[in-house]
Amino acid sequence: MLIKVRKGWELPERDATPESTYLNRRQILKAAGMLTTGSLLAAPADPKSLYPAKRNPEFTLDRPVTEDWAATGYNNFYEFDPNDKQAVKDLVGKFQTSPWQIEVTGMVNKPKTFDVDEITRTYPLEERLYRFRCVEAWSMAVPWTGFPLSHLIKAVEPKSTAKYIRFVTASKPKEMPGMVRTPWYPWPYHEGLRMDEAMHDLTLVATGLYGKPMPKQNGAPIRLVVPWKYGYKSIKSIVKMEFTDKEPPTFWNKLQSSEYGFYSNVIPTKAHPRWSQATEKVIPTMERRPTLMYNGYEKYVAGLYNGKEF
Ligand SMILES: Nc1nc2c(c(=O)[nH]1)N[C@H]1C(S)=C(S)[C@@H](COP(=O)(O)O)O[C@H]1N2
Ligand SMILES: [Mo]
Repeated sequence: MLIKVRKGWELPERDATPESTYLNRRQILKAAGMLTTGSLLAAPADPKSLYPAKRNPEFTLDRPVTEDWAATGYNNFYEFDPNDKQAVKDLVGKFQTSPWQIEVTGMVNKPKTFDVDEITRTYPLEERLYRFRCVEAWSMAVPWTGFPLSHLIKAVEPKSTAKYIRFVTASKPKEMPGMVRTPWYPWPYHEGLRMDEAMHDLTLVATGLYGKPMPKQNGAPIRLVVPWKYGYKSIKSIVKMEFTDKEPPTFWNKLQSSEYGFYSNVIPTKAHPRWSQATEKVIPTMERRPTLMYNGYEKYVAGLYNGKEF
């Protein structure tokens, strides 16, 4: 049995329950044995009640939103299938994404292991329409639900010596068939950001997509979205964030450093050694359009680099 409990202040005035009704309902629930210790308000929010979150109007698109079936049916998630993007959604069945914890550790004053449900209740969720560009040249434009990573960073109080954050994906070979098939890859998947990139308002911790909790194939229950960088920086299904003073090694850089640098910003004039990045293929039609500098986020992020690091 599912009882949806909303906090009083989340309800519009006209829907607010009068105190007397509230007390009656409470007495009824108590009589029915549905209230034990603690107050009704302390009941954990049903995570689904957090969606859809209010859209942040600041982020608009220059193209249509990608259809839901396309963005949830064409995925790079090597832990499940390293070759077939359309197979990933059918291979995530055994992947357990709840309960889920994230360890935040390293050079911080307040290291903490967070429960994902606690995170989604603590930081107000919003929806943002972002372009998303894979290094392989396909692109999409989708509504992510999440909150700026900076909120979580501030909560753990980084030490002044922390210059980077290293992110790590879950390693569950029994639930992730692609890992078993590719033992030569440097699992678990890991990524990194410089502190100012991580603190940037565009950098999202995403827990949802299309107004619903994150589909497993898109990185449930919690992933990064860094929209001005190639998609592989947007690490999925995160279990660990570690603050460090050294540039963290990354999964793709270890595999092929000449093709996948640490910064990996979307720069249309900077070709991949094996293909041009001047245009991109929009899923699902694969119609070509020009790639934008910093994936269209130049006005927000150009100041981070001063034309130096790519
Ligand atoms: N853990 C993990 N994160 C990952 C990947 C992966 O294989 N494993 N692929 C990356 C790549 S290459 C891209 S393009 C995006 C794809 O995200 P999407 O499937 O939600 O479109 O996830 C990124 N994050
Ligand atoms: Mo990618």
